[in-house]
Amino acid sequence: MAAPTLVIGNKNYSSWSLRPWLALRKSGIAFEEEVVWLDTADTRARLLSFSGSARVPVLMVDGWAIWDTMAICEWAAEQVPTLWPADAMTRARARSVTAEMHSSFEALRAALPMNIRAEDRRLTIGPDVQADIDRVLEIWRDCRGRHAADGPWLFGPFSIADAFYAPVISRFYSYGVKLDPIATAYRDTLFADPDFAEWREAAHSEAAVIAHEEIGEP
Ligand SMILES: N[C@@H](CCC(=O)N[C@@H](CS)C(=O)NCC(=O)O)C(=O)O
Repeated sequence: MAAPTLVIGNKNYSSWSLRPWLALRKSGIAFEEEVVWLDTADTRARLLSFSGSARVPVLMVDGWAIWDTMAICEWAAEQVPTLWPADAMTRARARSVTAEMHSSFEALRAALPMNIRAEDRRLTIGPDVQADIDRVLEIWRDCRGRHAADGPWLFGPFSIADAFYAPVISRFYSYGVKLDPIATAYRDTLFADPDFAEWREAAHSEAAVIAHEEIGEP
């Protein structure tokens, strides 16, 4: 098998691209990356050249497209099972919080779009967004409370669950969301991680700006 290619969007904005990129990095699977710049005249045509979903991320493996973050991460976990916790019940719970991230938090995602370059952009947080924030913080407290002795990530060692929450950590930082001590320590774990640091640095180096950059009171 030739090295797969992960097709991603702008590192500054594409929260869905960050997730499988981080999981693949942690898996040790060698991969190439190809960026499709979002919000340009030919974005849709370029996305469609990889997958009929017209979305990134897409993982190209031996000419086959695997699209959607969850499917890409599960493909990686089939090669490298340590991307999920070893214990069956812990693994089921890791899948639960991952699936909740994948299918929920619409208010949070809409109001606080990932924008890695943004710092301390204070917004007026409505009750539906606050409810999503509270639920995320509850998940982190619960996971870290149970697994603090096993390692610094949600389930101790890094897992796909952490890849799924990484963009949320970045959003909370960009929009000055108040964190409890457990969330602060979890954020510090991500920010000290060399792979995430590399993504973040690349996001800062990108010149492209898209429409939602304007969201957020200075
Ligand atoms: N459910 C998809 C969501 C992917 C998604 O919405 N990706 C956005 C970028 S973060 C996208 O490709 N948008 C297309 C566009 O902006 O034209 C997944 O989990 O991968």
